Amino acid sequence: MSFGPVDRRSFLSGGAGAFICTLAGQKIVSDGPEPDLVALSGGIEVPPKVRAAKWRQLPIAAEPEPAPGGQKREYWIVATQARWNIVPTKRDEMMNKKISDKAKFSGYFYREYTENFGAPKGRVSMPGPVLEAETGDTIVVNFRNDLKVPVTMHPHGVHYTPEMDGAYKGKHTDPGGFVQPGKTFRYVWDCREGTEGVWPYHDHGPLDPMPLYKGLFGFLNIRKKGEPRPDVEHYLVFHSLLTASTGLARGFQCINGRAYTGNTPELRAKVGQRVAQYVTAMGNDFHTYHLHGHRWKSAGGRVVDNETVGPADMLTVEFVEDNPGRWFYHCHVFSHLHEGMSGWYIVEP
Ligand SMILES: [Cu+2]
Repeated sequence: MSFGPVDRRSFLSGGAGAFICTLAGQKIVSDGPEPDLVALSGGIEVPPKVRAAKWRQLPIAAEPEPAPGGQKREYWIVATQARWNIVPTKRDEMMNKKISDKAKFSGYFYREYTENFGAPKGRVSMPGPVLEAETGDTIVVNFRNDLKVPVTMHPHGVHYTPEMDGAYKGKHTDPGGFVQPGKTFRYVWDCREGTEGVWPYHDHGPLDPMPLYKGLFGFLNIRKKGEPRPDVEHYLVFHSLLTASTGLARGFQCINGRAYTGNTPELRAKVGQRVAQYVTAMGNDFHTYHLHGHRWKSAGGRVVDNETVGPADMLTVEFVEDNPGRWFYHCHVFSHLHEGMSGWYIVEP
C-alpha cells in the first residue's frame, strides 16, 4: 500500500497508487487493499436529522407535483450487492488473447423492481436502470437500501430541493443523504422545462466515492416533451474497477462494468437509423471517446471522431448511421484501451 502523492505517471496510467479518499480517518489508494466499508461506516456518526427521521411516515419532505399535462414517473430501486464478472469470456477479442486474471468481485448495484418492490426486473446491471421522463414530469424513486452500508441516490440535471439532493453533508445531512441499511427513502425530482438531457445519477452518501467505484451509478434521460426518440440509444460509462474496490490482484479499465472487447457492451445499429450514444465517465480519470468509421458534431459545432469526457460529464454523440460493418469504439488513452476500455459496434446494412 502506498501513501505517496499522485505523480504524473500514476495519474496517466489510470491512477495506480493514486489517492482516492479518506473515510473515517482511513486513507484509501487505488491499488491498495480493499477497505472494509462496513467497518468504516461504523466509524461515521449518524447525522442528527437522520437519527430523528420518522422513516415510516413517508414522504419526509413536500413532494413537487408534475406540471399540467405532466405525469409522475414512479420507480422502485434497490441498492444491492452481487457477484460480478468483469471479463466473462476470459478473452480480449481486440488483441485475440486470453485474459487469465481473476475478475470476479462483489459489486454494488442499483436494481429496478416492479411496483411496491414486488420482484426484480431482470438481472443486476452496471450502470443501473435508465430512469426516463419528459419535461413537465416528476421522477419518483422509492429507494430501498439492501446493502450493509449507508448509500443514497443523487441526481444530476433535474431540479430538486435540498431534502431530495441525496447527498451526505456532515451534520447538515438530510435523511435522503444517509439512507441506512434496510431503510427506504422516496426521492422526488422535478423534470421542469430546461432539465432536458441525459444525466448521471449516483451514490453521494457518507462513503462516497467508494460505492461508486463498486458500481452505484446510472443514467437519467429527460426528453423534451413531444420530441421524437432516436431510433437507437446507447448508454456507456467509462470507469475503473480498482483493486481498492474489488479486492482483486489488478485493476480493470471498464465500460459498463466489463473490460475488453467481447465483454463490454456490443452496440448495434442499422444503416439509416438515427443513433444517439450517451457517454459519461465515473472515477479519477478523463477519457476520450473514439468511434471508428464515424463522426459527429461536438457541442462546439466542430466535426469530430474523438472527444474528451471527464468525470460525471455527459457526451452526446448523434449521427445517422451510414457505414455498415464491424467497428471499434474505445477510449483513446492508450493504457486505458489496453487495460480493457474498448468494444464492438456492429452496423447491419
Ligand atoms: Cu480512458
